[in-house]
Amino acid sequence: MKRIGTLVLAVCVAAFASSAASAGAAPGSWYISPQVNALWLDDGRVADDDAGVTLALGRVINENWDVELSVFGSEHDRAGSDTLELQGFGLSTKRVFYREGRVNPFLSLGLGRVKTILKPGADEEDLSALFGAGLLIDLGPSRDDGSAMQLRADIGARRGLSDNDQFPDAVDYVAGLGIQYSWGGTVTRLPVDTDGDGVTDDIDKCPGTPAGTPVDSSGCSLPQDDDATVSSMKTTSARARRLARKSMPSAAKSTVTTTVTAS
Ligand SMILES: [Ca+2]
Ligand SMILES: [Ca+2]
Repeated sequence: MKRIGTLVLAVCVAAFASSAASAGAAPGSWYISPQVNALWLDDGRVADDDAGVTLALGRVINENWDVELSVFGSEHDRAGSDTLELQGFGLSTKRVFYREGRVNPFLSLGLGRVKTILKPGADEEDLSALFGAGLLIDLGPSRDDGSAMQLRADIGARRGLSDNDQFPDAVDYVAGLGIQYSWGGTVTRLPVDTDGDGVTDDIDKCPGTPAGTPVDSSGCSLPQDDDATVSSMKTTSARARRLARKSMPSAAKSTVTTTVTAS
């Protein structure tokens, strides 16, 4: 287990030394993910828990789903100088949640072929169900070319489905930590509305409209309504006359009325 600890620590340090920003793997992208594994073997295998490796190749089908082919292997000590090796491959689907965020949780389910190699002993192959859950964490902004780098951490299990003599219904538990690099996806950026007039920059023909100004569908200020302006001036003038009458002595009111009206 010492080896597992060292590998996990090394990957963690490398990952968190990188810059952090946001965006996940873009739809349509391909990805490759090398991982180190810690394995806890079924007691029936009578072998030590130890470290292994996985290499996954996948495709981001859309915002929610990935498909992935993985190959994996590990070596374990048994009594004396005997060993047990596990080698296999699997095909899985991944349901990825909250892809637009910086951290994307996922669940995975698939089928695999796992070969158990005993030294000494006879090899054995099993059809296995593969279960997993994990996190993808952005290690930098996704680029305009659709590439992205993410830290990947997952836990899961491989359950043998074949009836075999040596290891019936073996369930091995696996934890993985690695990097997932994706490329070739289609990045969709939400359009921005810089002047905040409700018309996005891509169709705003008048950038920099002052806040609160009514605009047309092109984001340009609507022309002033002349009738509304004249009506507003009349209202202001009438109010000025009323105020003047209230505040002046009665003898002067007739003069003020005349003066204001004249203006
Ligand atoms: Ca705008
Ligand atoms: Ca505008």
